[in-house]
Formats: sequence, C-alpha cells, structure tokens
Amino acid sequence: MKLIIGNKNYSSWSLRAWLAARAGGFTFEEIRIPLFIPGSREHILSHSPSGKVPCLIDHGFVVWDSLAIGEYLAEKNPQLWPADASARAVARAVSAEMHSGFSQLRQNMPMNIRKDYTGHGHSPEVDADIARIAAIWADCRKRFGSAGPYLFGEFSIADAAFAPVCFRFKTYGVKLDGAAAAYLDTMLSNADMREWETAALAETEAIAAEDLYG
Ligand SMILES: N[C@@H](CCC(=O)N[C@@H](CS)C(=O)NCC(=O)O)C(=O)O
Repeated sequence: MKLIIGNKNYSSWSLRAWLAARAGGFTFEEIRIPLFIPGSREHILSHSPSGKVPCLIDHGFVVWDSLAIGEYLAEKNPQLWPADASARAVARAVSAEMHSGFSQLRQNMPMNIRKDYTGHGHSPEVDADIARIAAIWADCRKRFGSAGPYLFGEFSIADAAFAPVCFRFKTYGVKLDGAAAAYLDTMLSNADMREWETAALAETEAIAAEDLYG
C-alpha cells in the first residue's frame, strides 16, 4: 500500500488516514507531497483523482477521502471500528460529525503543530464547537470507553477523526476538564501521534495562509 499525504504540520485530513493505517497494523509506503507550492497540485493529481490528500493506493487500486480510506481499511481489519453494533453506530456518527462539521473551529484554529497560538482563534461560534467536541468525548468515554483509554475503549477510526483537533487544542492552548481533558492527554501521548508530531516539527515548509496568527 501507498498513502499519499500532505505536510505533517498542516494536513489534518492526512493525519486521520495515516493514524487509521497505523492503528490497523498495515504496512504502507508514505509519499509526502508538500502542499501549495508550485507543482504540488499536479503531483497530487498524478495519484489522487480529487486533487486532494490523503489518497490510498492498494496494489494500484485508488481510494481517496479520509473517511473512505478509513472504511476501506476497516473492511480489511474490522477492529478499526468498535465490535459492539451500538458503539459502532455512535463511532460512525461522531466521525461523520467531525468530517462534515465544526467549520468555525477549522477556519479559526487550523492545525499547525509547530506553532504556539495560545489564546488565539476564539469566538462564541468557535467556543460552541469546542464545547460540543468536549461533550462528545466525555459522552463516548462514559458510555463506551470502559475497555481502554480511547473514545470507544480501543483506538478506533473515531479517535483518528478527532486527532487533528487534539493537536489544535494543544496549539491554541484550549483548556478542557474532566474526561475530555484526560482523553486529550491520552491522544497527545499516543505513540503514533508523537511520531507524527516529531516529523511535523522537523518540517520547514511554511504555508502563509495557514499561519494565521504570526
Ligand atoms: N474531505 C477530504 C478533504 C481532503 C482535503 O481537503 N485535503 C487537503 C489537505 S488537508 C488538500 O489536499 N488540499 C490541497 C488542495 O486543495 O490543493 C478528506 O477527508 O480526505
């Protein structure tokens, strides 16, 4: 398998697919294409029909979009979703909510692992997104998380879906409490998350449009 990804510092969608592939135990070659530099669009299009990353290529078969990649990997390793049908339904619901929602948080607190933007990015709408995410985390941990430290116990695609938010909360110094704070600590200590973070810190490309606060 090959996984086409963007800059580790900035590409939140890439992180989701990469974590799902890691958590599923897949061996894959990583092809990193720095975004928004001359030639990057053509380079991505040579692999990914949407012109976006991430994109998974399995023996020539192409799957794009992070959620579709997660589902494709879960067909091969069902442990990427919770085993219990109710837990699995909620895991899909919160992953879909993350995939299509929280636009204010995305716009005002883009993933930018290298920066310390503590205190930046807040507005009533952003704070409402943060509150909803904290409520999702606390609810999943309480109802489904008894078998481990992740949202549904064991690491699942739902954790991969929220992983970029965890890095955002670190960058922007977002303070949580209770179960949501404990879950954030768990995610930021996860070995794959740490490996991604180390690689992001070593990157040197800067995307001015994403460096919102200097
Ligand atoms: N919904 C898509 C979003 C993919 C996406 O927007 N990727 C961004 C990088 S994080 C991208 O490829 N941008 C490059 C471009 O638009 O030219 C997914 O889940 O994979």
